[in-house]
Amino acid sequence: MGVKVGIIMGSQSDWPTMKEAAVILDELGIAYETRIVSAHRTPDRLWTYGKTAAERGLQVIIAGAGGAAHLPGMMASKTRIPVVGVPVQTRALSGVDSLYSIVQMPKGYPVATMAIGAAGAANAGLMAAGILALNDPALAARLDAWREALSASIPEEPADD
Ligand code: RP5
Repeated sequence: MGVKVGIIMGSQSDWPTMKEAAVILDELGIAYETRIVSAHRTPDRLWTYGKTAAERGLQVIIAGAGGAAHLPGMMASKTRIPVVGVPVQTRALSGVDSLYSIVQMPKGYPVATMAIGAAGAANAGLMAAGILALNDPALAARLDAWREALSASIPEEPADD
């Protein structure tokens, strides 16, 4: 089966955050591709990626960027494939700039916006898995098992260090 999830990011510097999405997809046995696609530095690459995503068989795009984070929204404007946005934490404004840039989309072009930073990237992986699991019973079973394992790992009582 072909790759169904694209993980794209505005810069190499986003990878340590976006890798958290890849870790989740690995754990769930979901094939993905990773690309640096910058809305500002490589707009033609963004255009081509969005224009060809559906015909290449992608079903979810996870897009992370920081600062003036236009990548997820611009990608959503270019493809009907669901775009899951990850606001990367920035030094100047702690990622609030990224969050606001991604979440405030105009009516008609939604981006499913996650939390700022690593937790958001991991949740983006889980969101992609949940979308794909709607039509993939084997993946649905793996996702259920993943969630049960997480739940079982939480102790009932707090412990001293
Ligand atoms: C954004 O600018 C990227 O998504 C990144 O989060 C931020 C900084 O990029 P670099 O200057 O580190 O390449 O486009």
